[in-house]
Amino acid sequence: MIEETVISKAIIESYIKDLLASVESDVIIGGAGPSGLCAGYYLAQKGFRTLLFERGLKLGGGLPGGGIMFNRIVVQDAAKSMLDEFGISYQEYQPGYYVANSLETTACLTNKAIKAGLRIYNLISIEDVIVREKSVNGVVINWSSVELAKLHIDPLSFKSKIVIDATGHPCEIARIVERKSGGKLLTPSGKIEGEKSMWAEVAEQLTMENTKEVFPNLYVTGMAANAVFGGPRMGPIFGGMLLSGKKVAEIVIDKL
Ligand code: 48F
Repeated sequence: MIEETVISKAIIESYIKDLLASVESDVIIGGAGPSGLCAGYYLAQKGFRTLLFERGLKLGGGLPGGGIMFNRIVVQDAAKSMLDEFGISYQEYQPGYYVANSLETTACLTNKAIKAGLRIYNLISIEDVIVREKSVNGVVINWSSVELAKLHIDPLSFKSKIVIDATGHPCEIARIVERKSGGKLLTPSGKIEGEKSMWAEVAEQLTMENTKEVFPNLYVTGMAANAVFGGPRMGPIFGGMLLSGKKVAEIVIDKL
């Protein structure tokens, strides 16, 4: 016999228990693209209480779409060992260029991150940050459906020691902080420098350099790092995203 109300209770109890345990944590990541998932994996693996809020229903951000919906991505030599670490299959297309299935890559990153202990909440958007003594101290969240329907419903706040902006091209968390701090980011102009046009090689290199703190206790990774610090875009080559997620985790682990 299957009782519908037992199914409801099981789902509600399990989710609420998990959510309650997440109200205070070490690190909150915004965005479940490749950089956010990698950052979450390495942080959770080291035992840090890490959670990730993702606006969308599905995970992976720009990853599953590959290049113009051809569900393949390219990864360069520098990040090949990460494909091995996450158990992602690939083929060498030309020396130094590895091609992988973007759906398998998304699945492997997600699986490893969750198994390592990363708590992922999809369908939730970060709409603001908590600020204490001029440093970021957590995030303010609401259901993405509330945001999309433009309903006037107050949010909830989740505290953490560190926040990582992995929201990709729009760099949404850094943008909120820029707006509300009067433009006092740790960038040359104090403001968001803005993403530049395609230059894959330079973009991949700069993504690594730009992966850093942008406001006290707020770090940027992935395409958000290039958007904030003025690097170019790179299209469907993903080594920089994976390596940037790993780098931000290492920086944050050192700080904590
Ligand atoms: O865009 P996205 O995949 O970010 P990424 O990790 O990777 C970029 C690449 O996909 C690609 C590229 C590199 O080759 O140029 O574009 O830097 O994933 C960002 C995720 O953040 C979510 C969004 O739905 C997406 O899944 N997101 C954005 N804003 C918010 C958010 C927000 N305010 N709250 C929660 N999630």
